[in-house]
Amino acid sequence: MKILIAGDWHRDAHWAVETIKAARQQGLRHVIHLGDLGAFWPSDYPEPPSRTNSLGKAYGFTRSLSDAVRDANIKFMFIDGNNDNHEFLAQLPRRRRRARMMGLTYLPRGTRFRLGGRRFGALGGAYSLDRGQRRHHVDWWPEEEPTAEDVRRLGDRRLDVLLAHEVPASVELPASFPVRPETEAEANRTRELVQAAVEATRPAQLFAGHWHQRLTVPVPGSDTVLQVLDMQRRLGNSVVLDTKTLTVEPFVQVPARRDGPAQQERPA
Ligand SMILES: [Mn+2]
Repeated sequence: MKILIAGDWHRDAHWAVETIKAARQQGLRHVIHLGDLGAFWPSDYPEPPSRTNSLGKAYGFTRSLSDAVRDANIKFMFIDGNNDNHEFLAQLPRRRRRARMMGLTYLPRGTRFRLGGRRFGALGGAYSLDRGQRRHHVDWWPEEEPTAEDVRRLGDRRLDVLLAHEVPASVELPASFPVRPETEAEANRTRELVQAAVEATRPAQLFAGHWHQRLTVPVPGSDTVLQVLDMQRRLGNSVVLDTKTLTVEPFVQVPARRDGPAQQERPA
């Protein structure tokens, strides 16, 4: 089975829809998103969130994403990043620890599942580097960082693939934007937890986003390869994972063919 893996779409509906369409055109039936998706954002709900309507139908980005997933008839799964509505995700009804809403499946931190005969684990969440510019309930939630309990829930049985938003502490990343030392120290809390999860579960492939760059590097002192994916509208935003070989290939979004069947059916 081949799975499209992407991250950091930041509520970009155009990019989300085009990527899902391209995935389907290339025969892919599964998409996994690594967080900072921005679905279920408060502004996608016309009414202020309340006990009665907070799980109701969304509009805006969430609606566009949900419609694209339905139209393409693909399975869409996602973990949380930092810029996600953690308050909303926490109240989704869970079935076997997974939560589904509007055709989108959320994988809570510590979830294990099988796909294409492989063992997957999920450990979302991260510290927001721009936390000072964000407001609680509007575009920031204090539950953004994973906890030691989340890592414990993931367990220590071996995984083939670990899905995270943050990278492990032992990996040195080239700076893609300036980060102050005190912010780096805050971010490191999550990085230490991802490190602990990698050491416990020894995955062959670890996927992460968050740092808005594309990188493939070994995790020092392990057999794990880290794949960091870039943000939306950049070449390294998505890759294809082959579960048969556990190898990763670039995903190329080919523009729609001008001579395809849909065009030929149009009256001349
Ligand atoms: Mn991001």
